[in-house]
Amino acid sequence: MALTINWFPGHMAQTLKMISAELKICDAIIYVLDARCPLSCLNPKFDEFIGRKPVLFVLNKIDLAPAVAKEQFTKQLTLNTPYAIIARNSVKSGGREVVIKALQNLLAERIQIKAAHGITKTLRVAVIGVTNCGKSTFINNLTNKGKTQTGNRPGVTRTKQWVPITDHLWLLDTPGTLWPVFTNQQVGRNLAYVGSIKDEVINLVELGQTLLTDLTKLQPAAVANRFGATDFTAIAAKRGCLLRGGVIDEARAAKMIVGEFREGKIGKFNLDGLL
Ligand SMILES: Nc1nc2c(ncn2[C@@H]2O[C@H](COP(=O)(O)OP(=O)(O)OP(=O)(O)O)[C@@H](O)[C@H]2O)c(=O)[nH]1
Ligand SMILES: [Mg+2]
Repeated sequence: MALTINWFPGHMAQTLKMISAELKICDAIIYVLDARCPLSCLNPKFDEFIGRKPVLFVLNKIDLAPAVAKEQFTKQLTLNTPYAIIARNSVKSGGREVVIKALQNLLAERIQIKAAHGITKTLRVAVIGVTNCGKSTFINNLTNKGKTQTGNRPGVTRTKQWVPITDHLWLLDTPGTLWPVFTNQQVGRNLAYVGSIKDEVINLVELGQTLLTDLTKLQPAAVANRFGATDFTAIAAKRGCLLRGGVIDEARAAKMIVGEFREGKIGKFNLDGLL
């Protein structure tokens, strides 16, 4: 496969150090994963962190993923620390209590020990995950006001930020973090498909073409239904992505395919099926 991806700028290494330091005062971790490829979102650099604290996994963007995403991930995950898994659509309102309850259940013992001394424990939880998986949107969705900056490109959050959710719950927003080398390049491609890799480090035409091939492997009918073809050139022609003289405008076609996938218009895919 021609498309090779690695993206680990210096600020991500700094973020890993920052998270490690902040965890000293945290009770738990919220590990946000993109529900379209949760296994691909597991950062080996986080292994050290999740060994130290209970983890609430959030399969975010569940609105764009197959309904069985949570069940599949639950079966695939092996972890030696207390954890829970919830699915979430962070651009839809409601369900705040579910998140708070899940954290309280995970930390019930600590909360009870404090309560026995007449103290309401204040929970401090670090929210971590790859770039663009929706960490800041997830946090904002739990607050009444928009408190963190969000955007549909990787690397929006630049620094840490503590956000109050209730009088006794604080969440730490962190910048998205990847790792130095994708040993399995399909993981890198999956992260690129869902928008977690900066556009500038990817060849867009190759990205569109490999995405089309991969989606066709997973669900040929969904691709054919959307485009009336599964071949890149045929799709480009059908959609009128043409330059002067009838030459295919590959860049436009690739951008269109990637864009429609990210908006969920082609269907709901579990890209981890390609690993
Ligand atoms: N459809 C859908 N879109 C979401 C969801 N959560 C977040 N988004 C979108 O995903 C994009 C990225 O969201 P952010 O909250 O900025 O992501 P982040 O993880 O904080 O990104 P960085 O700070 O760059 O690491 C935005 O366009 C959000 O609107 C979700 O549950 N469903
Ligand atoms: Mg952010």
